Amino acid sequence: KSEQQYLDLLQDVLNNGDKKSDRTGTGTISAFGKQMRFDLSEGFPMLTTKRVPFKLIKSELLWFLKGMTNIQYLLKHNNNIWNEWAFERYVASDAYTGPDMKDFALRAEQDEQFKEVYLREMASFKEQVLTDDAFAAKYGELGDIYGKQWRAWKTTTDETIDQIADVIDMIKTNPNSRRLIVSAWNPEDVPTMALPPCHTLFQFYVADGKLSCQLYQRSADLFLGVPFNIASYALLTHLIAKECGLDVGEFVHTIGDAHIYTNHIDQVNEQLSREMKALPELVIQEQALERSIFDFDIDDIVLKGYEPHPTIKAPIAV
Ligand code: UFP
Repeated sequence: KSEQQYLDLLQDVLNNGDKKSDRTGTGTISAFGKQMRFDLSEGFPMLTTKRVPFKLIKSELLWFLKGMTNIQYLLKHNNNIWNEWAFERYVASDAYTGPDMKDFALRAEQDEQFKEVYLREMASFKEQVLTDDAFAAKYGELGDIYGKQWRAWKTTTDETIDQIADVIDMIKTNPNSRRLIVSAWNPEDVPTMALPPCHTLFQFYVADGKLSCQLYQRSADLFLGVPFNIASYALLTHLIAKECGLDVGEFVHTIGDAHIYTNHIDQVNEQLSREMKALPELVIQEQALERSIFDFDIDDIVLKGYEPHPTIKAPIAV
Protein backbone atom coordinates (compact mmCIF):
# COMPACT_ATOMS: atom_id res chain seq x y z
CA LYS A 1 0.00 0.00 0.00
CA SER A 2 2.80 2.41 0.89
CA GLU A 3 4.57 2.17 -2.41
CA GLN A 4 1.36 2.18 -4.45
CA GLN A 5 0.75 5.74 -3.29
CA TYR A 6 4.08 6.82 -4.70
CA LEU A 7 3.41 5.08 -8.03
CA ASP A 8 -0.07 6.64 -8.14
CA LEU A 9 1.44 10.06 -7.58
CA LEU A 10 3.89 9.58 -10.48
CA GLN A 11 1.01 8.54 -12.74
CA ASP A 12 -1.19 11.40 -11.53
CA VAL A 13 1.46 14.03 -12.26
CA LEU A 14 2.27 12.48 -15.65
CA ASN A 15 -1.42 12.50 -16.60
CA ASN A 16 -2.60 15.74 -15.04
CA GLY A 17 0.47 17.90 -14.42
CA ASP A 18 1.22 21.18 -16.17
CA LYS A 19 4.27 21.72 -18.34
CA LYS A 20 6.48 24.15 -16.47
CA SER A 21 9.95 25.49 -17.15
CA ASP A 22 12.19 25.68 -14.11
CA ARG A 23 15.34 27.15 -12.59
CA THR A 24 17.56 24.36 -13.91
CA GLY A 25 16.48 24.86 -17.53
CA THR A 26 15.44 21.21 -17.81
CA GLY A 27 11.65 21.53 -17.91
CA THR A 28 9.12 19.65 -15.77
CA ILE A 29 5.60 18.31 -15.56
CA SER A 30 4.31 19.65 -12.29
CA ALA A 31 1.34 19.65 -9.91
CA PHE A 32 0.80 21.58 -6.69
CA GLY A 33 -0.21 20.30 -3.27
CA LYS A 34 0.02 16.49 -3.02
CA GLN A 35 0.09 14.13 -0.05
CA MET A 36 1.12 10.54 0.66
CA ARG A 37 0.73 8.68 3.98
CA PHE A 38 3.00 5.81 4.99
CA ASP A 39 2.03 3.58 7.90
CA LEU A 40 5.45 2.71 9.28
CA SER A 41 4.14 -0.36 11.10
CA GLU A 42 3.49 -1.92 7.65
CA GLY A 43 7.20 -1.99 6.93
CA PHE A 44 9.92 0.47 6.03
CA PRO A 45 8.87 2.56 3.01
CA MET A 46 11.84 1.98 0.72
CA LEU A 47 10.70 1.60 -2.87
CA THR A 48 10.95 -1.91 -4.26
CA THR A 49 10.16 -0.99 -7.90
CA LYS A 50 13.72 0.36 -8.14
CA ARG A 51 16.71 0.12 -5.85
CA VAL A 52 17.12 3.10 -3.54
CA PRO A 53 20.56 3.31 -1.93
CA PHE A 54 19.79 3.06 1.79
CA LYS A 55 23.43 3.54 2.79
CA LEU A 56 23.39 7.04 1.32
CA ILE A 57 20.16 7.89 3.10
CA LYS A 58 21.58 6.66 6.39
CA SER A 59 24.84 8.58 6.18
CA GLU A 60 23.08 11.75 5.03
CA LEU A 61 20.55 11.64 7.86
CA LEU A 62 23.20 10.90 10.52
CA TRP A 63 25.23 13.79 9.05
CA PHE A 64 22.21 16.11 9.47
CA LEU A 65 21.59 14.86 13.01
CA LYS A 66 25.21 15.50 13.96
CA GLY A 67 24.72 19.09 12.84
CA MET A 68 27.31 18.80 10.09
CA THR A 69 27.28 20.83 6.84
CA ASN A 70 30.58 19.83 5.26
CA ILE A 71 30.67 17.16 2.54
CA GLN A 72 33.91 15.71 3.91
CA TYR A 73 32.00 13.39 6.29
CA LEU A 74 29.81 12.22 3.42
CA LEU A 75 32.79 11.57 1.14
CA LYS A 76 34.44 9.52 3.90
CA HIS A 77 31.33 7.35 3.80
CA ASN A 78 31.35 7.13 0.02
CA ASN A 79 28.33 9.39 -0.22
CA ASN A 80 28.42 11.70 -3.24
CA ILE A 81 24.92 13.13 -3.19
CA TRP A 82 25.85 16.67 -2.17
CA ASN A 83 28.98 16.97 -4.32
CA GLU A 84 27.44 18.97 -7.14
CA TRP A 85 26.25 21.67 -4.80
CA ALA A 86 29.65 22.06 -3.13
CA PHE A 87 31.38 21.89 -6.51
CA GLU A 88 29.11 24.61 -7.86
CA ARG A 89 30.25 26.96 -5.10
CA TYR A 90 33.87 25.99 -5.57
CA VAL A 91 33.99 26.62 -9.32
CA ALA A 92 32.28 29.98 -8.80
CA SER A 93 34.98 31.02 -6.31
CA ASP A 94 38.32 32.73 -7.00
CA ALA A 95 40.18 29.60 -5.89
CA TYR A 96 39.07 27.70 -8.97
CA THR A 97 41.31 28.25 -12.00
CA GLY A 98 40.46 25.24 -14.19
CA PRO A 99 38.33 25.09 -17.35
CA ASP A 100 34.99 26.91 -17.41
CA MET A 101 32.39 24.89 -15.49
CA LYS A 102 29.36 27.10 -16.04
CA ASP A 103 26.16 24.99 -16.18
CA PHE A 104 28.27 21.86 -15.72
CA ALA A 105 25.37 19.51 -15.06
CA LEU A 106 23.44 20.33 -18.22
CA ARG A 107 26.54 20.50 -20.39
CA ALA A 108 27.91 17.19 -19.10
CA GLU A 109 24.68 15.60 -20.19
CA GLN A 110 24.80 17.08 -23.70
CA ASP A 111 28.51 17.08 -24.48
CA GLU A 112 30.65 13.94 -24.06
CA GLN A 113 33.92 15.83 -24.36
CA PHE A 114 32.91 18.34 -21.71
CA LYS A 115 31.69 15.51 -19.51
CA GLU A 116 35.20 14.05 -19.39
CA VAL A 117 36.70 17.39 -18.38
CA TYR A 118 34.00 17.87 -15.77
CA LEU A 119 34.46 14.40 -14.28
CA ARG A 120 38.18 15.02 -14.02
CA GLU A 121 37.67 18.36 -12.24
CA MET A 122 35.07 16.82 -9.92
CA ALA A 123 37.37 13.91 -9.04
CA SER A 124 40.19 16.27 -8.16
CA PHE A 125 37.80 18.44 -6.12
CA LYS A 126 36.67 15.38 -4.12
CA GLU A 127 40.24 14.27 -3.59
CA GLN A 128 41.16 17.68 -2.18
CA VAL A 129 38.16 17.75 0.16
CA LEU A 130 39.07 14.28 1.44
CA THR A 131 42.78 14.83 1.91
CA ASP A 132 43.16 18.53 2.69
CA ASP A 133 41.27 19.65 5.80
CA ALA A 134 41.91 23.34 5.19
CA PHE A 135 40.56 23.05 1.65
CA ALA A 136 37.61 21.04 2.95
CA ALA A 137 36.80 23.67 5.56
CA LYS A 138 36.56 26.28 2.83
CA TYR A 139 35.11 24.46 -0.15
CA GLY A 140 33.47 21.35 1.28
CA GLU A 141 31.18 23.60 3.25
CA LEU A 142 27.60 23.97 2.05
CA GLY A 143 26.67 26.88 4.29
CA ASP A 144 23.66 27.01 6.51
CA ILE A 145 21.90 23.86 5.30
CA TYR A 146 19.89 21.28 7.25
CA GLY A 147 22.48 20.24 9.82
CA LYS A 148 22.96 23.84 10.82
CA GLN A 149 19.28 24.78 10.90
CA TRP A 150 18.31 21.63 12.80
CA ARG A 151 21.01 21.70 15.47
CA ALA A 152 22.33 25.26 15.65
CA TRP A 153 19.78 27.76 14.37
CA LYS A 154 21.33 31.21 14.79
CA THR A 155 19.22 33.75 16.65
CA THR A 156 19.27 37.53 16.34
CA THR A 157 21.08 37.68 19.70
CA ASP A 158 23.86 35.38 18.45
CA GLU A 159 22.76 32.34 20.37
CA THR A 160 21.91 29.00 18.83
CA ILE A 161 18.82 26.84 19.07
CA ASP A 162 19.08 23.06 18.91
CA GLN A 163 15.69 22.35 17.36
CA ILE A 164 16.14 18.57 17.32
CA ALA A 165 17.19 18.30 20.98
CA ASP A 166 14.36 20.66 21.90
CA VAL A 167 11.72 18.73 19.98
CA ILE A 168 12.90 15.42 21.51
CA ASP A 169 12.63 17.01 24.93
CA MET A 170 9.14 18.31 24.17
CA ILE A 171 7.97 14.93 22.84
CA LYS A 172 9.15 13.33 26.07
CA THR A 173 7.70 15.90 28.46
CA ASN A 174 4.65 17.19 26.60
CA PRO A 175 3.67 14.67 23.91
CA ASN A 176 0.25 16.25 23.36
CA SER A 177 1.82 19.52 22.30
CA ARG A 178 0.76 20.87 18.93
CA ARG A 179 4.01 22.75 18.60
CA LEU A 180 6.39 19.85 17.92
CA ILE A 181 7.97 21.58 14.95
CA VAL A 182 11.40 21.77 13.34
CA SER A 183 11.89 24.39 10.63
CA ALA A 184 14.75 24.45 8.16
CA TRP A 185 13.46 27.48 6.28
CA ASN A 186 15.28 30.55 7.46
CA PRO A 187 14.40 33.50 5.21
CA GLU A 188 17.51 35.38 6.26
CA ASP A 189 19.85 32.57 5.17
CA VAL A 190 18.08 31.47 2.00
CA PRO A 191 20.00 33.80 -0.34
CA THR A 192 23.40 32.39 0.76
CA MET A 193 22.45 28.71 0.77
CA ALA A 194 23.75 26.29 -1.87
CA LEU A 195 20.23 24.90 -2.07
CA PRO A 196 17.38 26.46 -0.10
CA PRO A 197 15.80 23.66 1.95
CA CYS A 198 13.46 21.41 -0.01
CA HIS A 199 12.25 19.76 3.17
CA THR A 200 11.11 22.96 4.70
CA LEU A 201 9.39 22.07 7.94
CA PHE A 202 8.29 18.99 9.86
CA GLN A 203 5.98 18.32 12.77
CA PHE A 204 5.69 15.40 15.17
CA TYR A 205 2.50 14.02 16.65
CA VAL A 206 2.03 11.49 19.44
CA ALA A 207 -1.07 9.37 19.97
CA ASP A 208 -1.59 5.89 21.36
CA GLY A 209 2.11 5.49 22.17
CA LYS A 210 3.05 6.07 18.55
CA LEU A 211 5.08 8.85 16.98
CA SER A 212 4.04 10.26 13.61
CA CYS A 213 5.82 12.84 11.50
CA GLN A 214 4.57 15.12 8.77
CA LEU A 215 6.92 16.83 6.36
CA TYR A 216 6.13 19.86 4.24
CA GLN A 217 8.39 19.61 1.19
CA ARG A 218 8.20 22.80 -0.91
CA SER A 219 9.71 21.27 -4.05
CA ALA A 220 10.00 17.62 -4.98
CA ASP A 221 11.80 15.89 -7.83
CA LEU A 222 9.42 12.94 -7.80
CA PHE A 223 11.67 10.47 -9.58
CA LEU A 224 15.11 11.12 -8.05
CA GLY A 225 14.53 13.09 -4.86
CA VAL A 226 11.32 11.76 -3.36
CA PRO A 227 12.28 8.07 -2.93
CA PHE A 228 15.20 9.39 -0.85
CA ASN A 229 13.09 11.87 1.05
CA ILE A 230 10.48 9.27 2.02
CA ALA A 231 13.10 6.86 3.32
CA SER A 232 15.01 9.61 5.07
CA TYR A 233 12.00 10.92 7.01
CA ALA A 234 10.79 7.41 7.75
CA LEU A 235 14.23 6.75 9.23
CA LEU A 236 14.14 10.03 11.15
CA THR A 237 10.75 9.08 12.60
CA HIS A 238 12.15 5.69 13.69
CA LEU A 239 15.17 7.31 15.32
CA ILE A 240 13.23 10.01 17.17
CA ALA A 241 10.67 7.39 18.29
CA LYS A 242 13.49 5.22 19.63
CA GLU A 243 14.98 8.20 21.46
CA CYS A 244 11.59 8.95 23.06
CA GLY A 245 10.61 5.36 23.84
CA LEU A 246 7.66 5.38 21.42
CA ASP A 247 6.52 3.10 18.61
CA VAL A 248 6.34 4.40 15.06
CA GLY A 249 3.07 5.70 13.63
CA GLU A 250 2.76 7.32 10.20
CA PHE A 251 4.99 9.38 7.99
CA VAL A 252 2.80 11.94 6.20
CA HIS A 253 4.50 13.44 3.16
CA THR A 254 3.00 16.74 1.98
CA ILE A 255 4.43 18.29 -1.16
CA GLY A 256 4.21 21.78 -2.68
CA ASP A 257 5.59 21.70 -6.26
CA ALA A 258 5.54 17.99 -7.16
CA HIS A 259 7.39 17.61 -10.46
CA ILE A 260 8.78 15.09 -12.90
CA TYR A 261 11.69 16.37 -14.98
CA THR A 262 11.06 15.92 -18.69
CA ASN A 263 14.31 13.94 -18.99
CA HIS A 264 13.00 11.39 -16.44
CA ILE A 265 9.82 10.39 -18.25
CA ASP A 266 11.13 7.16 -19.83
CA GLN A 267 12.52 6.11 -16.49
CA VAL A 268 9.21 6.83 -14.76
CA ASN A 269 7.34 4.71 -17.30
CA GLU A 270 9.86 1.90 -16.83
CA GLN A 271 9.29 2.02 -13.08
CA LEU A 272 5.50 2.10 -13.44
CA SER A 273 5.67 -1.12 -15.47
CA ARG A 274 7.28 -3.03 -12.58
CA GLU A 275 5.61 -5.18 -9.89
CA MET A 276 5.98 -4.13 -6.26
CA LYS A 277 7.61 -6.50 -3.77
CA ALA A 278 7.35 -6.86 0.02
CA LEU A 279 8.65 -3.93 2.09
CA PRO A 280 11.85 -4.35 4.10
CA GLU A 281 12.16 -3.94 7.86
CA LEU A 282 14.28 -1.42 9.73
CA VAL A 283 16.39 -2.74 12.59
CA ILE A 284 18.35 -0.68 15.11
CA GLN A 285 21.23 -2.86 16.26
CA GLU A 286 21.48 -4.02 19.86
CA GLN A 287 24.74 -2.12 20.42
CA ALA A 288 23.05 1.24 19.69
CA LEU A 289 19.88 0.89 21.74
CA GLU A 290 21.28 2.70 24.77
CA ARG A 291 23.05 5.37 22.75
CA SER A 292 21.80 8.84 21.78
CA ILE A 293 20.81 9.09 18.12
CA PHE A 294 23.30 11.97 17.81
CA ASP A 295 26.09 9.44 18.36
CA PHE A 296 24.82 6.77 15.98
CA ASP A 297 27.19 5.21 13.46
CA ILE A 298 26.35 3.94 10.01
CA ASP A 299 26.49 0.30 11.18
CA ASP A 300 23.95 0.83 13.96
CA ILE A 301 21.07 0.82 11.49
CA VAL A 302 20.31 -2.03 9.10
CA LEU A 303 17.60 -2.79 6.62
CA LYS A 304 16.39 -6.40 6.48
CA GLY A 305 14.72 -8.08 3.54
CA TYR A 306 15.28 -5.38 0.93
CA GLU A 307 15.15 -7.10 -2.47
CA PRO A 308 14.13 -4.43 -4.96
CA HIS A 309 14.12 -4.30 -8.74
CA PRO A 310 17.35 -2.84 -10.19
CA THR A 311 18.32 0.83 -10.11
CA ILE A 312 17.01 3.13 -12.87
CA LYS A 313 19.55 5.76 -13.82
CA ALA A 314 18.52 9.34 -14.56
CA PRO A 315 20.36 12.68 -14.84
CA ILE A 316 20.12 14.99 -11.82
CA ALA A 317 19.11 18.62 -12.37
CA VAL A 318 21.41 21.03 -10.51
N1 UFP B 1 15.10 17.99 -4.47
C1 UFP B 1 14.25 17.01 -3.97
N2 UFP B 1 14.51 16.51 -2.74
C2 UFP B 1 15.56 16.93 -2.01
C3 UFP B 1 16.42 17.91 -2.54
C4 UFP B 1 16.16 18.41 -3.76
O1 UFP B 1 13.30 16.58 -4.60
O2 UFP B 1 15.76 16.45 -0.90
F1 UFP B 1 17.45 18.35 -1.81
C5 UFP B 1 14.85 18.57 -5.82
C6 UFP B 1 13.59 19.36 -5.96
C7 UFP B 1 13.94 20.27 -7.12
C8 UFP B 1 15.39 20.60 -6.89
O3 UFP B 1 13.82 19.54 -8.33
O4 UFP B 1 15.89 19.49 -6.15
C9 UFP B 1 15.57 21.88 -6.11
O5 UFP B 1 15.36 22.98 -6.95
P1 UFP B 1 14.54 24.27 -6.46
O6 UFP B 1 15.30 24.87 -5.32
O7 UFP B 1 14.53 25.16 -7.67
O8 UFP B 1 13.18 23.82 -6.04
